[in-house]
Amino acid sequence: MYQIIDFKEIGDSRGSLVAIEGSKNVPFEIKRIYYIFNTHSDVVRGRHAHKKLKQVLICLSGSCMLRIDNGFRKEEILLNDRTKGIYIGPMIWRELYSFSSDCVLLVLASDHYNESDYIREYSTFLDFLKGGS
Ligand code: T46
Repeated sequence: MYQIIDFKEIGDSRGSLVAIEGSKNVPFEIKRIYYIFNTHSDVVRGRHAHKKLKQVLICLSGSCMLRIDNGFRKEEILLNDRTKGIYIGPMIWRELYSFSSDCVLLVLASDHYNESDYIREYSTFLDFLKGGS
């Protein structure tokens, strides 16, 4: 349902560095990058699935929770490690919640922003999985 990507932390006496390269340590060409911050702890973000989009989520600072759902099974993952990315492919319902006040969530996406790629109703998501639309 998801994959954890372990990014190599390159450290020396000056500190640490993580390098991310599309189609190398991320399994797609990166066409868009966005980041989410200043989200209150009682807010739920996401609540949608994507028809085609692939994404990698990396929590650069603080923490938040990710709930993913393939229509059959749900999993909850704590995001709090800037050396790990969570790869989510198409047709996975996702919800983000319990943001810490210092949470900065970086997202790498395989395509430009396209509202028609979103499925924002859970019942529609289930219909798509059954082969409807
Ligand atoms: C996802 C989770 C993790 C843009 O104009 N361009 C963009 O690239 C994005 C991502 C959003 N927007 C606009 C669309 C909305 O008016 O920004 C506003 C907030 O977007 P949304 O409500 O979709 O934000 P989240 O945090 O619920 O979801 C976002 C991504 O949209 C989504 O792909 O997987 O983060």
